[in-house]
Amino acid sequence: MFTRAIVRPPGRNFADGLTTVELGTPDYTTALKQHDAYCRALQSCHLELIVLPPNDEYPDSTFVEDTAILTQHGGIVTNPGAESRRGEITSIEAELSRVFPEIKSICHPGTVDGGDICEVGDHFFIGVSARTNESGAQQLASILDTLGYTSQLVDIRGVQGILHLKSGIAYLGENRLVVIEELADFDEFRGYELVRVKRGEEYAANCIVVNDSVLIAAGFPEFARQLQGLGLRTISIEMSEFQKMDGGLSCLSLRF
Ligand code: CIR
Repeated sequence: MFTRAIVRPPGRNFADGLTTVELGTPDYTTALKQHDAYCRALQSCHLELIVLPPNDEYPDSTFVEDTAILTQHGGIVTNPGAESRRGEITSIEAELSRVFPEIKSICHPGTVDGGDICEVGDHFFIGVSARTNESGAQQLASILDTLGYTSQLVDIRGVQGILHLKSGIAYLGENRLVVIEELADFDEFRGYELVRVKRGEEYAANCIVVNDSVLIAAGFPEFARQLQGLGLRTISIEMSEFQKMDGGLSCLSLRF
C-alpha cells in the first residue's frame, strides 16, 4: 500500500523543457488542469499529497519521478541523465530527508532517471537508456542490494520510440507485466504474464498501480478494456500536455 506521494505542478516555462516528440507546444492552463486531475485521482486512491511549489528554474521539474527511487527500505536520489535536470535533485533531497532516515545517492559519472526504474515486487528492472548509463545502473543495483532487493539491467538503447524503460513497461502486480511489442520478446521479461499493448497505443503502457486502482492515460480504449478484462479498476487521466513533453503518468509523482 502507498500512503503518500510527492508531486510538483508544472511551472510557467514548462514548454521550455526537453522533448523528442513532435506533438506541438503544451498549453500551460490545460497542463495545470490535467495535473490537478492527476492529483485528485491519487487522492481518490487514498494518498496524502506532498505538493512542492512549481520550480521555474527547471522546466522539467514537474516530472518528479526522475529524481528519486523510493522503496520501503530507503530512498535513493538520482543523478538525472539530462544536464538541464541535474539541479532538480536539491529540493527533492531536502524533502525526502524529512521522510527517509537515510538517503543514498547516485554519483558522477553515474546517471539514473527514475523513469528507467521499474519495481516488480522485491526485484527491480533498471533500464540502461540515453538517460541512465551503465555506471549509474551498477551503482543503483549495489544500493538496492544493500537494501535487500535484487535487480537486473535491461538495455533499451536499441529500442526506438521510448525515452525510459517505463515508457514501455509497467508492473501490475500478481506477476503481470504490461509491455509494448518492442519489448515483449526481451529475455528479462520471460516468466511474467505479459499484457501486450497494441500498436498505436504504446503511450498507454506507462500506467501506475495505486493501491486498488490502475491510473491509465485517457484515449486508449483497447488498453483500458484489456485491464478491465483482468478485473482491474481503472481511472483514466487526460495527459495530452505532458505527452507533448515526453512525460507519462508515472513521472508526475513519487509514490511511497
Ligand atoms: C525529459 O525529457 O526529461 C522530460 N521532458 C520528460 C521526462 C519524463 N519522465 C518520465 O517518463 N519518467
